[in-house]
This record gives sequence, structure tokens and C-alpha cells, in this order.
Amino acid sequence: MSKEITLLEGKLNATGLKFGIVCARFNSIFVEQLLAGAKDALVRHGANVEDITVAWVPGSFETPLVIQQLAQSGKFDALIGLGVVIQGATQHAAMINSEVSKSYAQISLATGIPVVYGVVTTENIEQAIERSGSKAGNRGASAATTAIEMANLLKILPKTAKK
Ligand code: INI
Repeated sequence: MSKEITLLEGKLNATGLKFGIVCARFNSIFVEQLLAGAKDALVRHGANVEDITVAWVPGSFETPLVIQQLAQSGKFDALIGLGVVIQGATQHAAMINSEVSKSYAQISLATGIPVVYGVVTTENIEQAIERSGSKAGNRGASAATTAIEMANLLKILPKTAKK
């Protein structure tokens, strides 16, 4: 009898999956590009446009609350937060980044819904340009593929045993 390792890996197929994307309006010139990259990646991997919900909030700091509410709705397979925090623009940048990233991790652990950190943190505007669809790729698109993979992985993980 042959024995095999059990491999748990999420496929990159978004067919039938439901996604919520929460976008920060601060630095929206870049965030619009991240959103375009995320939507394009989701649809190219098989998602239906009507299965994608987009919410806008004032800044990256506000994204976790809306992501939490969407996660608790039970209507989404994965959630993505998109924002651009430019370090040079504010002394609050480091604080925003650490609060937002911690919150995303807490929400996903508390709800069991993958929350993908698609917030671009840069030292200057040039790096923001590079990461929102030019020479360093599009962080919205990579966040979308992470969301697809995690949503599919969560579906095949062994379920918690009933006590
Ligand atoms: N929000 C961002 O998304 N990016 C930034 O670079 C930024 N800066 O530089 O301040 C920013 N600030 C706003 C913040 O997210 C909140 O909206 C604000 O503090 C109100 O809570």
C-alpha cells in the first residue's frame, strides 16, 4: 500500500468566491491603482464582478473597523485592505502601520476569515509609484492572489473537532 503526504495548499481559482476590499482614500491617486490591480487579478482568476464588494474609508487607520464588520457578516471568503502610507508625509505613519497590521491579524484570527494586508508602506512618493503598478509591480494584485489562495486553503483545512 503506497503512503502519501497530505498536502494542504490553496488553489489560485477565484470562481464562486466572495471578496471584500476596503480602500483608504488618503493617497487615493495610488490606492485607485491598487484597487484596479486587485479587481483585475480577482476577475482574471475567475471571480465574478458581482462577488466583489468595495468600501472606501478616509484613511488606512479606518480600514480595520470596516474589515472587521465585513468579516463578522459571514458573507465573504476573504477580505483585503488597501492603502498607501508614506512615511515622509507624517510622523504618524509608523503608528498607523503597526496598528493596522496588528488589527488585520487579530480580525483574521478572531473570525477565521483571511484578511490580507495590501497597505503599501513607503519612505517617499517615488516608492509609492513603484509599488502601485509600475516597476515594483502592483501590491493590490499580489494582495488579491494571496486572498484567493488563503480563501481556498481555509476551505480544505481539517475542521475543528466537536467536543
Ligand atoms: N492615512 C493613510 O492611509 N496614509 C497616510 O500616509 C496617512 N498619513 O500620512 O497621515 C494617513 N493618515 C490618515 C489616517 O489613516 C486616518 O485617516 C486619520 O488619522 C484619522 O483617523
